[in-house]
Amino acid sequence: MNNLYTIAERFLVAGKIVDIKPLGEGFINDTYIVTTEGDAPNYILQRKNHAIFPDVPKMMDNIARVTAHLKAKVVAAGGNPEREVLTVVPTKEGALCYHDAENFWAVCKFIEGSVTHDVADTLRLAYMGGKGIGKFQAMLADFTEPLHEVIRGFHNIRWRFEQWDRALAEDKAGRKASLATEIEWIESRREQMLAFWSMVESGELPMRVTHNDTKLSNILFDQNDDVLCVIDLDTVMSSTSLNDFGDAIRSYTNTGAEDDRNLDNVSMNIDIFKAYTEGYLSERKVSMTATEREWLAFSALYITYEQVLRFLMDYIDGDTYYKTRYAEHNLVRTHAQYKLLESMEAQYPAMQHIVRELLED
Ligand code: ADP
Ligand code: GN1
Ligand code: MG
Repeated sequence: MNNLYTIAERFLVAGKIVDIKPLGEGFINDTYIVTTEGDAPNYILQRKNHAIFPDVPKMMDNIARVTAHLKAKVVAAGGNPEREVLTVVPTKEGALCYHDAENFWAVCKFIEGSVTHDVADTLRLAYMGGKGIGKFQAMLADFTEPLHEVIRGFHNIRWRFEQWDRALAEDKAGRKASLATEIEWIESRREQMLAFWSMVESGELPMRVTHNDTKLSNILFDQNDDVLCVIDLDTVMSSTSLNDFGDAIRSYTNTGAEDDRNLDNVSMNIDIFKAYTEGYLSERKVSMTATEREWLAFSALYITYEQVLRFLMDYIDGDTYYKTRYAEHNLVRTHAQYKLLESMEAQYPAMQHIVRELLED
């Protein structure tokens, strides 16, 4: 691998680079902060995971077009496009990413004074996060150009079941025999989840421009916990807007960690659910269809179920997709996400009640 300095210098960075350090704990890409001398801006350098994103230039093309659209909206509203929207920095040759024979790299501007959170520990933070994603979707409502499908069938459970059935048939790591209980968790809900996705396939749930990875750490907040900017735009694609809501609920409302070994820590905090939903609906309510409104709460169960399937499938496959820190990591994640799913299922009537009340306000 090329030296990180050599790679960063391929891009149109202003100022002399004085430091490059790893940042964040993403499961997919490698992220670095590039510090420059004096008043010059700092940058984020990322090694994009080519095994997961088969066509990185197409992915960067999505990001460039979506951020250009968002910047125009922010300017029209009198905001600051440099702080409220990610700024992609091209290479010196004008490309959106750099390929060094082994890896794909991309750079964006570092947004100074920003904060990321791993835990939504206040109702206000959850409300603001919901508002941030709601606004992100609302600003993209009139983005009508087609986007590349950067990961095939990303939140399409029918496609996930094709992968799942193949993973079980191949049993690459020889782990299937020990996983009868976990496999039954997936199988027992197969029809219910397919029924939800059928509404996307039939057009009953509309396709919109969506983020698709709305966990809390993918929003930059300012020092007052107001939303600055939605980041990690690798998975921006067309899908149902409900997926963004559901994935955020999966992330924000968990009283434990995504990979908690102590399942007693894991449950869905209904107050955080309410706060996030209130923030989200403050931006989205007017533009949602009746079917979107009706299935909003269910999307949290759908995405959490999908995450159980994806962690378990990666464990069955021998841990090839997600970064893992220890041998059983994907299995621990599977159990923790399943516990969260059970907690959501138990509270589903209450979730629906909250959504209905907020929609009536
Ligand atoms: P990953 O795909 O690995 O999750 P992200 O794009 O989410 O990568 O970046 C990882 C972390 O780096 C974020 O959670 C955030 O803390 C920080 N970060 C990313 N982009 C920026 C940016 N433009 N300005 C400031 N911090 C950023
Ligand atoms: C991955 O890249 P990161 O860490 O934000 C994954 C998401 C999962 C998430 C689980 C491209 O997100 O789909 O929900 O881990 N991203 C991709 O934490 O697969
Ligand atoms: Mg991220």
